[in-house]
Amino acid sequence: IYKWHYSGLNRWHGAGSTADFQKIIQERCDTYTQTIRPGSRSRNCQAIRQAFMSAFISKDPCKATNEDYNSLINLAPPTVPCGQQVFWSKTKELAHEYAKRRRLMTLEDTLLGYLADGLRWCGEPGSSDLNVWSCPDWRKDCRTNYLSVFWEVLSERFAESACNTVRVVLNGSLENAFDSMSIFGRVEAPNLRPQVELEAWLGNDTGKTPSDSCSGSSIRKLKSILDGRNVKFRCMDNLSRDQFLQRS
Ligand code: AVW
Repeated sequence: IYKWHYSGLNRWHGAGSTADFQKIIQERCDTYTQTIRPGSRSRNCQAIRQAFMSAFISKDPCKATNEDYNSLINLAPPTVPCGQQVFWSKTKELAHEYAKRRRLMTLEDTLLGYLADGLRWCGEPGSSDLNVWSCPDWRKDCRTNYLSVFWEVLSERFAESACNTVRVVLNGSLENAFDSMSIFGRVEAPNLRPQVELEAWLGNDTGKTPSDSCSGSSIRKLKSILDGRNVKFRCMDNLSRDQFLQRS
């Protein structure tokens, strides 16, 4: 039993793959291409599902590379119209509500972001199935797991395609509203193109006093990353959730 536990499907410290992963991907893809963005040029959902599966099935779940996702991302690059992008960090719900009201787009409003939102997946060498028992945890097992690498490459492509003015929703109720180790901090901000303008909005959790502001050290750090890339920067702080959703 001891040996099985550590060599078998249960050995990773993260939760296993989402049940019915393939079916959910296929259904979400049909919904997105037929109902949510029927105007977007028609995409082959079967090919997308197959490319998604072949990115990680039968592979060592700790040896994901950016290249593993190339063919999938090339089938549906996460690009959005100029000036419509919304990035987020520790503000997933607020940022999505904001984007919806303003008709702007987060990564989860692009096809691949929509397909994978909230799902988990990993495979196992020598098997053509997903491992539903456990998947590698970013901290305890490996950083190069298929889930983390997916969000990193997709986010990188999303950020590279930004143009004109784009926005990021940050959490002003945290000590460091800007986290240089987050995907936004590590992958998106450093990949914005010169001449893009980034507007940062620091929203506060309802009932919580602001802990960070535009003049704090974490935002100064963000500004220095952007200065190095010739990205213009503006910052708005001290907004409650409601003020934020109304005024922004
Ligand atoms: P975080 P980050 N579904 O709140 O800046 C499931 O610190 O790191 O924000 N997991 C996800 C999803 C999703 N839709 N998106 C990211 N993750 C993972 C992409 C990922 O491992 C967007 F464009 C991430 O580190 C945002 O601007 C963590 O959950 C930016 O990345 C959320 O951590 C948010 O990533």
